[in-house]
Amino acid sequence: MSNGRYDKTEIEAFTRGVLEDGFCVLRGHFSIEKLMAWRVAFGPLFEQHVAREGHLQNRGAGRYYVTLPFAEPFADPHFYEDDDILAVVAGLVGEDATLVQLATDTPVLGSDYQDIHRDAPPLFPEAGIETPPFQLAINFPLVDVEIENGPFEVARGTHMMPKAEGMKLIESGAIKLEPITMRLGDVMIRDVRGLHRGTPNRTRMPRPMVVIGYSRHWLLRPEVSIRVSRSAFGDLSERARHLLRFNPIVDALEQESATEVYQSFAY
Ligand SMILES: O=C(O)CCC(=O)C(=O)O
Repeated sequence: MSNGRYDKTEIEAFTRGVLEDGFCVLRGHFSIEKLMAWRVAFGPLFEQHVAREGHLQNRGAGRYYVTLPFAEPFADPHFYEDDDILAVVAGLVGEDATLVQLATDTPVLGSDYQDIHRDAPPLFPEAGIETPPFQLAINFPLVDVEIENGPFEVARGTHMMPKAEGMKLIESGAIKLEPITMRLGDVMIRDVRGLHRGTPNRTRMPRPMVVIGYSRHWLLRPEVSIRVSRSAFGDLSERARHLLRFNPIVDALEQESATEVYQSFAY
């Protein structure tokens, strides 16, 4: 039985939202107190990333992708084992889904509009058809996201059509890019094929957006993974161990994070 906030009908409505529109938003879902702890812990990780490899510009000017360590405060089942989110995930990418990504996208002052893109190529590019969902991003910000600090923009319904067709509809104005403003605590569940882009952060405060990735169990994206220490793995719930089962189990997490390998991100 689910311990979530939403009943079966509401979960089905969120699931349908992702199937039809490519995304849905659960408002006020996560603990503000926990998010504040994430924001505090993220600050030094972000600064370290920018100092060490900011020159690689891994997401365009003034925009950085930073993997989070699977350690306190980020390794918290409140976020990756949320009953409501897992119910929607199961309805989209199967009961046997895997948890494959724990990271952040952060535009700062000086960032620009990204090219409109998807985060994954189609499964069968030769066929020119789209399939049911296979890869999802759960996005939630560590600050309120308003127009000034660079909301994520998405074109509704473009996840189920070839990219060229979606781009034509956007260029003709038939489908508009919608900025998704979010409050701390809000969470978006999206099919990563929905056409989208990051927009400029025109403020002096970085705008971190967390991404937790769930995929069908047979999908491998070698550019993302969650390194889990053997001792932490042993302490996880059975469900968490199952979700994380295809990730590298390591003796200990590195003190310093390794260079990001997820450099090629736009399809
Ligand atoms: O967080 C954002 O603004 C979107 C970033 C994005 O889409 C990406 O870097 O792939």
